[in-house]
Amino acid sequence: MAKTKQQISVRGRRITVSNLDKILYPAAKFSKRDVIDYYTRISKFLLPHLKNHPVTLKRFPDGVRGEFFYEKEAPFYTPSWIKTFPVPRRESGNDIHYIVINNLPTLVWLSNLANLEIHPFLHRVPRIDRPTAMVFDCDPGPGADILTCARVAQMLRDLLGELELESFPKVSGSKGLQVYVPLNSAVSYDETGATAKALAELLERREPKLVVSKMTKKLRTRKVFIDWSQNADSKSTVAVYSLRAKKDRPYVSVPVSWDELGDALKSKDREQLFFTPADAIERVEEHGDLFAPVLTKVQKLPGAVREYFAEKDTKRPATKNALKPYLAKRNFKKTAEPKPTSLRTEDGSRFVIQKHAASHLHYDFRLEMDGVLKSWSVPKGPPVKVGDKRLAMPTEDHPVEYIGFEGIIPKGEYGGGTVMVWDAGTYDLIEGNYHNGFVRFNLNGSKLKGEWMLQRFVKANAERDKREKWLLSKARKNARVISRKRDDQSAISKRTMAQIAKAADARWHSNRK
Ligand SMILES: [Mn+2]
Repeated sequence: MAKTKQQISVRGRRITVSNLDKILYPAAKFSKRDVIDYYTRISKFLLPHLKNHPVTLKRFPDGVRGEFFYEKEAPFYTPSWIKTFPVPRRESGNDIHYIVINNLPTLVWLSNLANLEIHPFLHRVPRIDRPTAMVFDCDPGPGADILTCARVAQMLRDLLGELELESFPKVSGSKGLQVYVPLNSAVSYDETGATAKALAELLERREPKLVVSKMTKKLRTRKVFIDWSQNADSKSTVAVYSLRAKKDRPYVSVPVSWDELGDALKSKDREQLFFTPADAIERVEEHGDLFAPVLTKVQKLPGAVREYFAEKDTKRPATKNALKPYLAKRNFKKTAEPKPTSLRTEDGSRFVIQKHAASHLHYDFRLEMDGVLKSWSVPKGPPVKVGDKRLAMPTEDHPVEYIGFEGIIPKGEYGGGTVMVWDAGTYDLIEGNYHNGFVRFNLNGSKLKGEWMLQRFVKANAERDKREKWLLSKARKNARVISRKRDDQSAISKRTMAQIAKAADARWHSNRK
């Protein structure tokens, strides 16, 4: 069997990487190795833009055509050397530990998780109430394209110029482009959000045939939607120099000069505004970082905006927003909480049991083996008494990258419902062999500790259309009975199924029906 896992050393960190030859962008034959190589080569220019900005993960374990998922919480197996920052959830439950990509090893580790796109928030920790820039996301509707966006971006530039604000464009690497206004000053999301909204609406009034400021999809035909709503503490926007995973070929979100946008408009050449990873690297080597001013340029929103909000603050009783600086400070004092040690593992074999409320409630039992997650669906959940046997139906292998997923799969998609990391940790194989249909192992999880066995009792028979059946049973001695309360509690976030469903802060998307 080909070696699927290996260790590489990055700036003195040992990182376990897997499936490097796996093709993630089929049309370009762009593999996971190519992704890691790209991010390594661009890191000198990319990392300053990520420094201390928490990120939302967007992972494509099976490549751009496969299932993908969003998650905010650092996976439970995140190595301890990776910086995370705790932010209280809106609902109850543990804090969300956001990953902060402050160095090359972290970037490589995330690339290995097939985190193709990098989506930072606009704030830097610990000041999670203070955006460092204002952003306008220009998204073309049907019949419009990136050149239409370029035209609208120029209008935005001119309008911002009237307010003495300098702005910087980058292509999104998908369909449109974004205009960034560096601030790097004492400003709140209330201020940037309201300003961006007002400017988008003003431009819509001036250019009603070209610009729309409302989310409604059907209003967008032949127009550019200026999405001002990205200026919120809950929103992340694709990073400069991030790969995109929207097409079968990799494109990059690359900064462009206003002159280049003008030239593309003059020559009506769309292609000038799409950049492959190789193009992106060539550009930074030749021209340096066109987005560098976004990091350093200090600008202030117009005085009237600030006065308006200052007045509002004194008149208004304490609101939820007024608590934000307090929360930020609270986080500052708190060092990043380490995850329970039993869940941490740098190498070794991991297991996860995901409680899955789909059309039928079941527990997905998964063991990391040969670079994938061997999986069984256990309708009644793992037994705790010696002699108890539970039906375990084999389901398809899952990519190892799915191991920490907790969140929702949208309704109507394959497996639609809520997924909880019910238990997770490491396991040791005591005896047996998966291919022979018998394994006995010791689990070291937070709920389950001790020995269990998996045994095949019906072999598959393709001719008779018969599926394999296995049994999961408890071995050696009884385990602790899981109370109802613990059964409805995540091993990683301590949330209930209902809370996970309500938070909807991680989504797993399936292309299968
Ligand atoms: Mn399932």
